[in-house]
Amino acid sequence: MPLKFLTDEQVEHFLERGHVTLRGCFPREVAREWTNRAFVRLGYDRNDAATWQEKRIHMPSLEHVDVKEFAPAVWDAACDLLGGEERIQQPYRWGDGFICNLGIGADRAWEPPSAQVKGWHKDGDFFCHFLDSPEQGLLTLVLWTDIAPQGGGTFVACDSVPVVARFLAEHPEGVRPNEFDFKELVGQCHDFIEATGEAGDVVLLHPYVLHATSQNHGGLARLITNPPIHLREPMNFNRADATDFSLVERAVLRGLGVEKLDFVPTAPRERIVPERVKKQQGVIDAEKARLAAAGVA
Ligand SMILES: O=C(O)CCC(=O)C(=O)O
Ligand SMILES: [Fe+2]
Repeated sequence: MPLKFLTDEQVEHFLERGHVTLRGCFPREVAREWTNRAFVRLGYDRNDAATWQEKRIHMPSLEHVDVKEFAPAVWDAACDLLGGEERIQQPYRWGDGFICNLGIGADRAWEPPSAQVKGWHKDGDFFCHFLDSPEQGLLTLVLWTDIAPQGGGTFVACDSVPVVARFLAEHPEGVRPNEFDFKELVGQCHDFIEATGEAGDVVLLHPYVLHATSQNHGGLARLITNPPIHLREPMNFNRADATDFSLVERAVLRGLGVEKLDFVPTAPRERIVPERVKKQQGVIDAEKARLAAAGVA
């Protein structure tokens, strides 16, 4: 499949280590505006860490942008990874549902990324997982603030794609989000990094990549988003022409050590409403009231 954006080096990096990092995808000034607004929504003073009561917050999304216009390089790279724009459900939008790490574990000694750290998971708390699931075509980390080492950068297990691929291939009946034994899965991984960078950077990851929240020892607020990108159809590991496999599909086949696979789910696909979303409904009104009081709404 001809690519329009990624270099051969980026392609190989994605296939071997499950991610590509794209720098400077949107202006830092825009990131600053969005994150300033987040602090108004939270009712916290950005410049006074003493007001940051909750250290871990997953905000709801109030506003959305179309990625094609907002961060065109990300759109182009996503098309390359997923096998072309016609395979992606559009519009592909990002929201302001920030995941804030305002000093998680700042009171504990720094633990580098390893299988012993708690909280490893595969994203997708809103569907039952199959090897070919279309609900989460890619995992995305959008950096809305600068993230220095030990400053809250998400931990990534770069060699987790083959591990998760084997597990899902063994479970054609599907795996519900709470049924994964992530501790056992991440125990098979050895290549760990911290996703650091600057506001405006974006990491596109294979949807199977295991990752975990890190501690934030930097004293600065860390805000990211994790928007999913949906495929129009489930992945297909049995395409007639091998050049039609997307890079995401190729990474799975490489992980399983096969050229092709006739994967057929044996149970219906299922959507799940996560507790996270149920809780967020109540938060939206409070955030809107704070924006209105600040004259920002
Ligand atoms: O906070 C982070 O660094 C990661 C968050 C995450 O992976 C999630 O909310 O699914
Ligand atoms: Fe996650």
